[in-house]
Amino acid sequence: MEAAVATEAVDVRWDGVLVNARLVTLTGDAGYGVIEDGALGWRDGMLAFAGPRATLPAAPDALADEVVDAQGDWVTPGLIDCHTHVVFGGDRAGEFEQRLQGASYEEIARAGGGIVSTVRATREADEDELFAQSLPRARALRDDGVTTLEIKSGYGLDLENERKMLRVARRIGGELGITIRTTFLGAHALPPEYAGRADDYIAAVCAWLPTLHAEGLVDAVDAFCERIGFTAAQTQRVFETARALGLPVKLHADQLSDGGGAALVAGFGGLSADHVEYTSEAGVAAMKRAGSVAVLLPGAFHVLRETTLPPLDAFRSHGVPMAVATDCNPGTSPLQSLRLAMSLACTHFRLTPEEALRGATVHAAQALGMPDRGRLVAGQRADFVRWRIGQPAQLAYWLGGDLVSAVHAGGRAVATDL
Ligand code: DI6
Ligand code: FE
Repeated sequence: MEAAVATEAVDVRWDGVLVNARLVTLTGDAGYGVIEDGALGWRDGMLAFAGPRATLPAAPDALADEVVDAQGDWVTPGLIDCHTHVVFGGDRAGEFEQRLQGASYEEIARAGGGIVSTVRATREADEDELFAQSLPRARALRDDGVTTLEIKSGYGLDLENERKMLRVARRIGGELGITIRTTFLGAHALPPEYAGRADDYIAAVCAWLPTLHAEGLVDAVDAFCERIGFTAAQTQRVFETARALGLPVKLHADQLSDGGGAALVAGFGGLSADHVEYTSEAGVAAMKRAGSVAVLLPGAFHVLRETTLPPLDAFRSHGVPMAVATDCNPGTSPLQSLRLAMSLACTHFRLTPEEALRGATVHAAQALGMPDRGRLVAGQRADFVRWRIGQPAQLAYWLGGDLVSAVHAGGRAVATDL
């Protein structure tokens, strides 16, 4: 009898237990899924337990050596930023000033500024410099609760520099202890050396992709389908190359005009259509059929002072999940807090704070094709954040501020402020 008890105790021994927490589990399709006086247990980076403390199978210190008292903090799943361009060289504060004096984003891009000016600065930086410039942005996102971060290439625009960006992205994950998903965005802008030869450039992009994929640098493929980006036919060629390699696709779709981008990416069973300000109802219906997520990027909407709202009612009525991301980039969204993106989504797009939180957790996980995270439930990754707040709506309510007590990724505390 005694031997049997001892064996059982060994079997359930976890790496860590957190008690005295108010859990926002986000289980179920609506509501925060609050568990007052909750507890978490984790082992091998995964949650072994998420529930009321009273239902723990044994006393906390019998379950794990590491017992964390959350001191009544609210605890959410780790935030997931599913659309960023945090790796880049230089900045575009000068362009910000030009726009304030009346120049439009498209005018600046057509005059050789915009994305192409960041391409110059990114090419000039060697891998260590690019890492040093990019790391603080990723760290700021993590320290405000992000445990999974998507990072796109797209400022290299040749094989060597796209590789450099993707390698820097991977290195950031190792440095910060969070999960990085890399996205190849070779079809972001036309580099100057291909001026007037966009189809040739797309052929080059399609040739680089298998090489970068073979080097383990690519988790997904994206493109900028827009008047100042690439046509639907060019985007399609990139997607066909991705499909042949078994890589998932997503798209910068219908940001500045309705180019049918949402329907195009849905036709490839895409993970997400992003921006989607100008997406038509037919595009929304196609996304629903394909299971594609709508990734809302209110930072870019805000900075460009856009006025055309994404078709939010159509997303809701068709049941298309909405994610929220920072789009952190030097041109249209120099935004280094996913919570601030949540706040902007509430103010500009009228999301509820709960929709915004789901958008930065459950739905963002779906937009990355990562069903193992985004909720607090046994079997999910032990990615969670302790917040010093009085109620969950405060996550979207405060514009900035230091609300984090601790960020845990795979159970491990990767950032603390206690
Ligand atoms: N849309 C965006 O919001 C970013 N890229 C894109 O295709 C902007 C990138 C930049 O301006 O540097
Ligand atoms: Fe973007």
